[in-house]
Amino acid sequence: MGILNATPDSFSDGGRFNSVDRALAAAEAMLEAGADLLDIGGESTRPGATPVSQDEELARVIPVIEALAARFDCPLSVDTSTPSVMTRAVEAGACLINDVRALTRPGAIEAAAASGASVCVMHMRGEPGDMATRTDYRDLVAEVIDYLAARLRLLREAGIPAERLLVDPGFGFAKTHEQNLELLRRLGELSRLDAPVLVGMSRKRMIGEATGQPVDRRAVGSAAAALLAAERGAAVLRVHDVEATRDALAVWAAMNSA
Ligand code: 7PM
Repeated sequence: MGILNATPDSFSDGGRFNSVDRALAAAEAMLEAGADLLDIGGESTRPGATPVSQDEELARVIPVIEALAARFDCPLSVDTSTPSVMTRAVEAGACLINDVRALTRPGAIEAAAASGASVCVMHMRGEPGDMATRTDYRDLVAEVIDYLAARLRLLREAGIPAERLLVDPGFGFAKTHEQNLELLRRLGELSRLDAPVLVGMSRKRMIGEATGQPVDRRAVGSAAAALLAAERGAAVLRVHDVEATRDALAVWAAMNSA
């Protein structure tokens, strides 16, 4: 899964044309490099990001999804917690709703269920602003699994079929560096949830801490983390550096088929 940011182009005059154009070019490069799926976000869900209004999020994300759906036949995912964005994004061509808040906003479960799309539910605590202080767990992996199991149950009860649900332990969301490493080491335990596991570690602080590299030099470390997750059963890898990730996975695949 390639990460595509639908954020305004700071060099443009405020029109949407440049940002759509730029997203199309970035998408083409990621598909060329071997991405199977693209995740489009308007940055409203990002920790530390300035909150974006619903209208602004719609204006950022919907034109990009429409343009991508018209040009490529690759599956599209929308990274949002906003019910109206979920509805409109699926109408525009998205088939997966990726919500770091696990459909906890009012109306999100109803919007997602009515859309007919698949849903990825992620574990976090609190809101992106206060989650850095909420890292006290009695048993981290057990709590992440219990939380995701409860969300899966609720969403199935709301009418979303089990085969449309994915889970994500939420690397970097209300977890310390040590906790992120424990989650990665024990990722295989999430197979108990009987849902495909999606992971996002790409260029995150845990990669920076392990490698000592700044954010723009974390591609190799991120690809290594993605490979370790794949080996532990992850089904979907949310990444910025598609080519590096594909090459890492290709070495693993070659070993497995030899
Ligand atoms: C600043 C901090 C900007 C963090 C962006 C981020 C995930 C996600 C994000 C994830 C799923 C990033 C994050 N992370 N969705 N959205 N899983 N499902 O590094 O780990 O992209 S935002």
